[in-house]
Amino acid sequence: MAQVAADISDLASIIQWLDARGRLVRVRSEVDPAHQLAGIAAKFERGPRAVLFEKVKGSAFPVFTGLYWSRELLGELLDRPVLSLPAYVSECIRDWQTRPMPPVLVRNGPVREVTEDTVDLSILPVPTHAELDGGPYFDAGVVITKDPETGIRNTSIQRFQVVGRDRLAINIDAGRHLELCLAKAAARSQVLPFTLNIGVGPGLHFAAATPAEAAPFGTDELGIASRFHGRPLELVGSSLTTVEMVADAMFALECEIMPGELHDEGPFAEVTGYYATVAPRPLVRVRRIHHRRHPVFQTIISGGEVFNSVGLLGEANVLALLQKQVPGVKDVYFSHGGCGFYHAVVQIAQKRAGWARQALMAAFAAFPPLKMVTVVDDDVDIRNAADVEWAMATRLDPRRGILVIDNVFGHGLNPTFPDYLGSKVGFDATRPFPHTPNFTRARVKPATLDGLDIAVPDIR
Ligand SMILES: Cc1cc2nc3c(=O)[nH]c(=O)nc-3n(C[C@H](O)[C@H](O)[C@H](O)COP(=O)(O)O)c2cc1C
Ligand SMILES: [Mn+2]
Repeated sequence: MAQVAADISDLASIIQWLDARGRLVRVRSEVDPAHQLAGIAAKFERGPRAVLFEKVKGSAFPVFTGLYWSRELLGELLDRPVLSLPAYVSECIRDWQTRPMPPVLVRNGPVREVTEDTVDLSILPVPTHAELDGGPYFDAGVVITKDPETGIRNTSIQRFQVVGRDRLAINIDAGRHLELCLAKAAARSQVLPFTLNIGVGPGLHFAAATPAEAAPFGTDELGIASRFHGRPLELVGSSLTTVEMVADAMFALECEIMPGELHDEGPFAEVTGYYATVAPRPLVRVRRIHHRRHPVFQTIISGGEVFNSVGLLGEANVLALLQKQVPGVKDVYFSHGGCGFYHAVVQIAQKRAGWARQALMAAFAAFPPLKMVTVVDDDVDIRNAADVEWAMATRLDPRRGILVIDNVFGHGLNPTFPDYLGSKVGFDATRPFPHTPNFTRARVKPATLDGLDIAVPDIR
């Protein structure tokens, strides 16, 4: 009964695979999508299992969450050792950069099995997560649009608040390619059509979350999904616009943004652990809802899940760039205390004085949301906060090892970056170079317990 591997381009196959492996919690009782669903999901957050809510009050459709909240689960699903995930992800992106594998248009796909006669978002089990969230949110859908000038596709993930039967309000962070597409549409007094594809696998999710530094504007980042899948991603056309939808998605909404029309959006509990504030943001009209015959709605709880999507993608990109630019860089980790993308810990085997500082500067340049970068030697476990603290406590010289950069662009959701402007800090916690014996880390000689007669009693 156990499948060898899941088809990661298809969420139904992934859910089946999780189930067969004992990695799916099934919530059979009916749950309220307003707060109760998130409250239950939080009990399983970061654990080794994802969660399927089979009955959601007010909707015929189940809800799935938790695909990204454990790297261990993700590693198993992608059939890769956990520690190699950033390198694997950056490899797929590099493959795509050198040999793009464009998506293909197919005549039909599961997502077109049902097209609703009318648009009524209330039929969907859209959850309200945090206590003060302004309403139900789509937060795991993949947005596909096209540059109004060139017709080249762009893909991203944005959150959408439900503000009416057929209306959403969207949050587009500064600098996103979607912001650029919208500005171009506005300049031509056109609406910006897009599709919102919900219920997809990690290949497409990662393609959408690939940072602009790795997928510049004007490249069709859907090809990254093809690289993960090992074959071209399949799209189906829409009847209303020129923007395609993902053939294998659970749901696809055909939408448009009306330039200049705004609606209050927020508050929304962000991955930062703070609420995004209410402000007028672009209004979206939903023109058509398609879905599979038996679709599952996907949602993401702000927190661990985002650390392993945006965070993992950022990590992969910083690792790839640092390894290209700074000799000796061995590994990169975006800490969870740093919300998954504000604090990078870089491991380096320095061969020359000053390379740790080169790594600091290169990391900031490679991923603009970073606020802190800590560089440590290769005898420090970058995934262990206590070990990193040990390096800071014993190797960082506060006078020479702290680099503060003022007035620099950062992440607007970070409360220390109002209007996306703030200060960043780098910590060089590496030993002075050349290395001297007083900084050599003491170690016990590794031993084996194999073949030894040792009694370990239970604690009474
Ligand atoms: C779960 C999740 C939620 C996200 N929410 C938003 C959002 O609300 N607004 C936004 O601008 N970016 C959001 N992002 C980040 C963008 O999707 C990501 O930076 C993407 O690379 C942007 O695409 P672009 O490079 O084509 O602009 C989210 C990412 C994830 C994984
Ligand atoms: Mn893009």
